[in-house]
Amino acid sequence: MIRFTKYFISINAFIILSVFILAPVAFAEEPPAPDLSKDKIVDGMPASMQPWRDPDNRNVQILDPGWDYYFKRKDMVGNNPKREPGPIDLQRYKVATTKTGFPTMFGLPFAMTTEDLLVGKVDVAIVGLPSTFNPSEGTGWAANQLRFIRNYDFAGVGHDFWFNNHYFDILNVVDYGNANNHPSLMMQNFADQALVVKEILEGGAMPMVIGGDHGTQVAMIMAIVDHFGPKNVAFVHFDAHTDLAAPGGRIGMFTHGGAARRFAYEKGWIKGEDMHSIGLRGAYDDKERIEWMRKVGDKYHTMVEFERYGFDTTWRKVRDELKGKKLYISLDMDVIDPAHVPGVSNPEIGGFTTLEMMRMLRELFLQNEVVAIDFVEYSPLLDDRRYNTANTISRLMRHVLAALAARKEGITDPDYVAPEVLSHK
Ligand SMILES: [Mn+2]
Repeated sequence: MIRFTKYFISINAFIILSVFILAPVAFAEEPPAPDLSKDKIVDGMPASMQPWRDPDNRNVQILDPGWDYYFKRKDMVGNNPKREPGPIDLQRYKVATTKTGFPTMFGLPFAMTTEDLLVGKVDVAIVGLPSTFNPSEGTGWAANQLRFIRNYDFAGVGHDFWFNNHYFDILNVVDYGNANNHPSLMMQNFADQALVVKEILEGGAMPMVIGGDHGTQVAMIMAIVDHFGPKNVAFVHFDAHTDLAAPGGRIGMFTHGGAARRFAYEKGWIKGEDMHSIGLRGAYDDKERIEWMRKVGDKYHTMVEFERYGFDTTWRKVRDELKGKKLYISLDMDVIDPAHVPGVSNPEIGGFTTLEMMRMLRELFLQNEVVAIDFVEYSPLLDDRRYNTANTISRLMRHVLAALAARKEGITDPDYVAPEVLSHK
């Protein structure tokens, strides 16, 4: 009986298998195998093996229908939910610690549209551009990681010792969320990110951007040049690396070390003398890039110069060169010494201290009109257990906000610090 049952079950199983699984396979029409030997060769490979490429134009990527699904927006004021425009406070308690508060940047109110920024008279909108391509894995997590870190646990409090001010009482700052990031469409991501940055500029606020890898400078250049017009903004590039990979060279424009500024210069969007590369020392730059900077007039300042003439002397020279210019500051976190910021994609020894970085940012934000700043190349996956990199960015952001608050109150002397913090009574 037991044997018969086993036999009966296996017969049934065979019938089910045949009818429902094997039969459709047996009768399905198989697509003919491509004859690879007769196929058109594109970049050394048969075209049929590269279905993502247009065989007649190998630079054109064939996109899936609905490829732009990732970038579609909701109706953010009309019915999501229906509300009046303006920043939305998402915190229940007056002090939004990391344990209790909803994770926005510093526990700040949230804004989603240009109209929100205009209605709220917002000065600074913090936004994440989570691109994570290239050899900068994990940088896409940076913005959300910072929403959790917020400098240990005192998220709602905003006091700065250098200025002795309470910057959140002086400035209107919001969290503008993140732009989207399609897992495989790098160029489309940068275009969408540029649109988000542009929304902030149109809202009259300064975008304070958390990368992403340094390819985000493509998005920043697009948004800034679109908004302010060509050749109206100077680019301050704090970075251990020149990020000037040669066109046609190894990396390409849309990467973390690509040729975005070189491209923008050649397009006539940036003046050579408006490029300021500060803190250069990378182990993988080359003579050609230094030669290119000299040719176009990039006002570069290497760590060699800072070492030879001292920080104070060299920095004052940099500061004077930037006087009167409208600035976009791009801060690749690897410009700071990896002893302070281990969580960067390409650490380079011999960098600035965090105190020096605070001073440089503070003085530029007092002296100049800064139209945008980004903090890029931070990868939470590479940070240490005490989150030193996240805490450093968080603190630098706060210091910038304090300087902006001081400037809003009329202080433009770059050497200003509150007198009461320099000596006791
Ligand atoms: Mn960089």
